[in-house]
Amino acid sequence: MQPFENPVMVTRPIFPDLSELNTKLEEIWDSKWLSNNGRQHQKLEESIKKVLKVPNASLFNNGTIALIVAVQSLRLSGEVITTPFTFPATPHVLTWNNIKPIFCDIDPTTLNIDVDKIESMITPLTTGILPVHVFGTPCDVFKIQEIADRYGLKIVYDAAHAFMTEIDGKGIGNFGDITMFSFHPTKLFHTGEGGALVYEDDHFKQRIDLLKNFGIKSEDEVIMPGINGKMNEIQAALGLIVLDLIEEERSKRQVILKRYTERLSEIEGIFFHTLDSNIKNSLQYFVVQVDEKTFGRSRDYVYDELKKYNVFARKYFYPLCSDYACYRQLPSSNPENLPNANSAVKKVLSMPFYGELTVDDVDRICDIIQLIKNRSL
Ligand code: T4K
Repeated sequence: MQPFENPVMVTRPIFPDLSELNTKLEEIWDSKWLSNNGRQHQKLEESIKKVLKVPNASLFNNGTIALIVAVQSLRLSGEVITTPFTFPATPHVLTWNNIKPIFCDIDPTTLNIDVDKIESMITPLTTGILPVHVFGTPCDVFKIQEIADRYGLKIVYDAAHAFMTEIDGKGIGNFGDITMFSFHPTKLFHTGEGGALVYEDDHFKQRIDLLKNFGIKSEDEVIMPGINGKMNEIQAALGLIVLDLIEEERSKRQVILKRYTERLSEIEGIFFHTLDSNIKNSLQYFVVQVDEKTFGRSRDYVYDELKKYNVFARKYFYPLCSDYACYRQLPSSNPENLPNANSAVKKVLSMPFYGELTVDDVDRICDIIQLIKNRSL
């Protein structure tokens, strides 16, 4: 089998028609306004609330700064329980807030924090839980809320992967105290770089918007040590255009998803999680687990072989955060505490997944995987 002529990456951002962006840029140039809550920003904030079906939103220059501000605004301290199976940003925002991340094991199927193990990680220093809706699969939000209520803990969700995920028609941003979305180019919806916090409680709006603007209340008063988390007008304008293309992109991804699931369910040793019918898929990632015993080859072997065919899948999230030099020494990082995470990290592979892929491309990728398996027989 021939390799792909051009590299097939794990994702490709939506690139709108350049002329549309130019029109928006002219609007911005005429306004002589580039940042600090301009018109594009205001419009995008309103649109985001509608798309995500949430009452309140604050836009940010990226998801990581948004998450740092979420943790600050809830005044979390001491210890916060999170998952080791995530992007570095998740535990790092705790460290930037002088909080100790406590790693809890994950569910081997959903790859989300294991709700049955959260309680055993709670100590008198615990102030919150920071779960991640990994690859857009919703966490068990009801059980997490129950635990948080019982112990008086706050919940910040990292929904970097879960743009437009819904549970029973309810936007995923309506659970917990504050939810963060990332608008990085690798995400379904993007603003070049960017992010948002969404929350039900109207009272958060003032505090969050102050925190993302240096804590400046007026020309005469700075009332808290804020940061610069503002999204600028060019990011917001790009976002407004990309937002109009989301449904078309989602339809294309739906076709790709269907093909992957049809083809890969036929290959022994390749597993993927299927969402329940009451969950709306964010369609940001398509992820498989390679079971070495039944597939005959390891995930790493598949990853390396795919590369030879010009297919660049990704080992999200390898290594585990609990294995980073800065977190390895934490008692909760002990692999005995994290058996499922340590097992999943060796199996998971994010497959190329974006609207520009064709069904033929997916067929070829699946043929390569089948070929790799046949070689091991
Ligand atoms: N929490 C979670 C759970 C997250 O996954 C993330 C970010 C965050 C928090 C933080 O949110 P932000 O602060 O980023 O808003 C990428 C992204 O940089 C990162 O945003 C994302 N998660 C993570 C899962 O993926 P890398 O290091 O894998 O990116 P990179 O540059 O290797 O790009 C991946 C592929 O995407 C490339 O192989 C090709 C394609 N690509 C990428 C870019 C940037 C393009 O085709 N065009 C592009 O412009 O981290």
